Amino acid sequence: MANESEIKLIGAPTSPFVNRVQFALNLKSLKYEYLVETDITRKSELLLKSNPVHKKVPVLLHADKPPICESLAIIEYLDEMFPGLFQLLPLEPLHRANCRFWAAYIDTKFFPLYEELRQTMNKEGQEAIKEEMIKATQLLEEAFIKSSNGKSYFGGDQVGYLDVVLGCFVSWTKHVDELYDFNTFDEGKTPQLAKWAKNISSHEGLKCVAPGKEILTKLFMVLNLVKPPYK
Ligand SMILES: N[C@@H](CCC(=O)N[C@@H](CS)C(=O)NCC(=O)O)C(=O)O
Repeated sequence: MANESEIKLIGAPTSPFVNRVQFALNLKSLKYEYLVETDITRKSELLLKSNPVHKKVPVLLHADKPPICESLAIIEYLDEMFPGLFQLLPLEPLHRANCRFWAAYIDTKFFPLYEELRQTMNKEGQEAIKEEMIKATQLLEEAFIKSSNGKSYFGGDQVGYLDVVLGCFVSWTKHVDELYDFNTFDEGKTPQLAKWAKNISSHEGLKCVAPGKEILTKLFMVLNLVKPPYK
């Protein structure tokens, strides 16, 4: 087995994509050195050298191997490199493909709606995006019902790949919900996901890395993203 003591993670505490990798590392009880980018607008030489294509966090450095970029690729790498420790992706090929399908949906369709909402100033535009968000969450509710088999997590009895992939966004969705008078994981519209969101946000492996309200408020202010919600 590769030496787990030589793992380093380049990240930023407010990044959900970094939190995603931290959650996976915690589930696998893998120790790592955390190399924090304190100002993402002034990137370190190490980050620029390690992720020259996107210049984004997270980046995983493992021993003397080339850097691994992109949170989903990192999680899959960890799952393959440390297979005995808290398997995240299911082993069955069809289930694995299904997980990857929904992970791509979460990253390319679901979460970008939050960015769109923040960038939309007029009330009509915001309401249209909220409708899209409801539809997206309802699709995820259906995926959850199929994947969880009546249990607490996408992974069934224990946290799995999709719990990690979607779970890292829960503190963000809560924060945006408050700003825009919305309820992403609504008990009426998506009852199973509402329960899931409570479970996952109180999971120790995520709770200890997810940014709190204060840090998110500061970040949104720094990025000048707090636009007064148009009520
Ligand atoms: N698809 C990437 C997204 C990573 C990402 O967007 N990282 C942000 C922080 S949340 C970043 O490094 N932003 C710096 C920049 O855009 O220059 C992943 O899954 O790792």
